[in-house]
Amino acid sequence: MNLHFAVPSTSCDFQYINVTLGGTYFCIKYHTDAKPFNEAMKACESEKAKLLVATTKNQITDLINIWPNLDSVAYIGLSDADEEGRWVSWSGELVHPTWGPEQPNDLNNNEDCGCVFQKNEIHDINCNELYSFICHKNHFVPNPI
Ligand SMILES: [Ca+2]
Ligand SMILES: [Ca+2]
Repeated sequence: MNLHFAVPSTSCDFQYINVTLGGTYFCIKYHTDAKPFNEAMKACESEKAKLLVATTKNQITDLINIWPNLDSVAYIGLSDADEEGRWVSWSGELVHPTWGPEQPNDLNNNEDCGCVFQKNEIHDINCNELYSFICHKNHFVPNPI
């Protein structure tokens, strides 16, 4: 297990772990209870978190080092549901993920959600399918004494 802990002055909320993905600090939690994309979003929000927005190969590589047993599909916070081909994060910010080969392919005109696919690529996938997912929240910085 290759855990990347952040500087000691920061910590994460309960059940969230402090990691670096592609050189940036994240507090993340892996949910193995599979849900459709919208329900996954709600589950993160119920923990005052959001789906993880990962867009680079380095981030995905670091993620798999942390969780080698990640499911073959895990939702992350990317979507082109509002406008086909225009990929945005949950905050509406335009993103340019490092897609896996021939992705995004919008298979059957019905793949509008982003995922980590087979532990090494970013794919678009059907938002109604039930998959595990990864939540993200900001670091909790303790109040100065
Ligand atoms: Ca699509
Ligand atoms: Ca696809």
